[in-house]
Amino acid sequence: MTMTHVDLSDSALIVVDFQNDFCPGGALAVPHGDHIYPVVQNLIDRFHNAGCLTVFTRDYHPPHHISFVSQGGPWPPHCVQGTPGFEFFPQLKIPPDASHFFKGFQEHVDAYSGFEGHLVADGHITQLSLAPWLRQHDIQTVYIAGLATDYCVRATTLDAIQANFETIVVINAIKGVNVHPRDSENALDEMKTQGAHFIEWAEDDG
Ligand code: VGL
Ligand code: ZN
Repeated sequence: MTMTHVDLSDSALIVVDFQNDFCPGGALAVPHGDHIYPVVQNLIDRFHNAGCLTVFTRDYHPPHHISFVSQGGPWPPHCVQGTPGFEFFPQLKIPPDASHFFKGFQEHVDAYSGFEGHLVADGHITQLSLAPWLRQHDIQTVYIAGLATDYCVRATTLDAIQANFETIVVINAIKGVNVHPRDSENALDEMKTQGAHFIEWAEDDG
């Protein structure tokens, strides 16, 4: 299914973890993670031009985060606070009124889902997490893009469904790590079984 004349009122776009460390050259690079850029940027621009909310989640790990190998976790250090790896993929143009949610900032708590993220306002991490924030803004439908399909996109999608949002995964705007070859495929199956909708975003839908 491609999208023509979509009604985006009461929809928000959630861009998951499009950060340097998840892109080629980064500490935990998703193969071809950067290839989603044109579609993600088109989504951002389209949502912004339609007056819709754009939400950006980011991993914001302390240097000794529980998910790091040094602490017995599965991952090399990545998206560490204050490092270039934490920053957005450089080409990304982010609307000035976008909303930002950080996750994984507590040393002893792992957090894959954007719904575990907290709103960042005036440079401070607030107590407000994503689901109540979306409800405050009367959002019913979320479109999900970003990295990585088999981890944070999966977790964010399943939590969105759990929180009763109509959940649309933009399949050409996500990319997986595939530590095991079928991980992304399995994650997509799981998302679909739980009730996610899949669309392919046509870049020239403007
Ligand atoms: C992620 C592994 C560790 C992700 C975050 O954003 O998918 N994956 N931390
Ligand atoms: Zn992480």
